[in-house]
Amino acid sequence: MNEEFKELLIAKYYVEHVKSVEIAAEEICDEESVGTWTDLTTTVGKPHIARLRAEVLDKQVFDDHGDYQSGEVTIGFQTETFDLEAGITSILSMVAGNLFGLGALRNIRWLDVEFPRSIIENFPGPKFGIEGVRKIIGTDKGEFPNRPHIGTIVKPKMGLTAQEWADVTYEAAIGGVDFIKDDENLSDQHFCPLEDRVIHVLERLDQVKEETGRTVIHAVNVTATHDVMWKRIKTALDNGAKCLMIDVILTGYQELAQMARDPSVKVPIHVHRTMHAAFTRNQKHGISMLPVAKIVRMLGGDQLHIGSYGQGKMDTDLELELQLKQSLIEPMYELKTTFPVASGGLYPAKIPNLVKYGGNNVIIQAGGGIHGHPDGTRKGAMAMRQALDATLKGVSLDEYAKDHQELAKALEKWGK
Ligand code: CAP
Ligand code: MG
Repeated sequence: MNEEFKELLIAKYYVEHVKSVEIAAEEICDEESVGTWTDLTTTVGKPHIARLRAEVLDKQVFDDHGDYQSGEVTIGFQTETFDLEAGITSILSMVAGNLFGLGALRNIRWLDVEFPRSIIENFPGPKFGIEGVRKIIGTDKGEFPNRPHIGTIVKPKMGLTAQEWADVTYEAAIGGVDFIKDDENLSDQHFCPLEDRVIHVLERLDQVKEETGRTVIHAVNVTATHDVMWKRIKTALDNGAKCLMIDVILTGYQELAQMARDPSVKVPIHVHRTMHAAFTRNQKHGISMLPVAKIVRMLGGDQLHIGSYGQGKMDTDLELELQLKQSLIEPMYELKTTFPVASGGLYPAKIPNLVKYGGNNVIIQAGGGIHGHPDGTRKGAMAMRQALDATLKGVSLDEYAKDHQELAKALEKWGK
């Protein structure tokens, strides 16, 4: 970052404006700091107001389309304008507020953000980070220290009873997964109550610990309205939950922020991003996942879904996902890292590429790709671990499958 701008929050936008990129930039600065659509008599002769105005740091015109101009603008917001006690809401009300609805902007997409130290230091960041999560699970050691994690989402998404759900976790854990999570829409339905699920899963995972010595953790989805969510957090923690999960777009960022700050939450927080695509997918309008990832790290998410490095069933963008990974693992002042999660339509044959792009710092999750294995969950988990082992040993999956039946069957079912 350019030192000169260090007390500014710097935000980059793609814009399409009916007149020009230059006017777009000025309109954003006015609307999102001390101006509006017209001159104001209330600001005349008041330099203490003028100095709070957002600044245009850069602008580039891409094209003239006749009835609009497209380009990119970089805006510097004065950090003094943010009410940091109000947290991320105050920041978003300016950096990602009215600007999305300005009529002369046909489209506007928030592409990236750089938070200066004076903002970052108001946020705790992850309590555990990649290193802390590894210590809990024990993957900081072993045959391949600091290897990628294999995770699973129990499938079907819903319908299993708490005991059935827990029995599936036992099979997955015995088969070799490191991490198990609730699906984004499983919370506390009557057929699978959260408290029963937590209790039964812990019994089964304790059994795995006794039998194999391995620690496998379950992220309990506590997503709900504020009061209900806190009741669920307490229920989960009182019963010994080792990880919590939140659908951060559904609850709002503040709920993650509060959860991460709360001293009673002494377990990692897994952050699911369901509904993000409603505003991240359109390449011309909305918000890129990149600012979302940086915010989640700053607020304290220990693990975050970032996409499948071009491999899975969800809309994917390899270049962006590589940037997302960097934003979670590269130094960001004193903040700990956030573990990037690749998920959605993954199965063993995808692992070599996931490791190629994700490196060691990736949680590779498979729901269907484990529980859809022809011989069941345990073999499905084994196949995933075999694909990972082969990859880490530098052996092709075809070769490894010759004496690893579970992998062979997965390759046969889903292809290579
Ligand atoms: C994956 C998953 C995750 C998606 C979310 C699902 O299941 O549980 O929610 O990965 O997308 O419900 O689709 P499968 P993203 O392994 O069976 O596909 O990770 O991109 O946020
Ligand atoms: Mg899911």
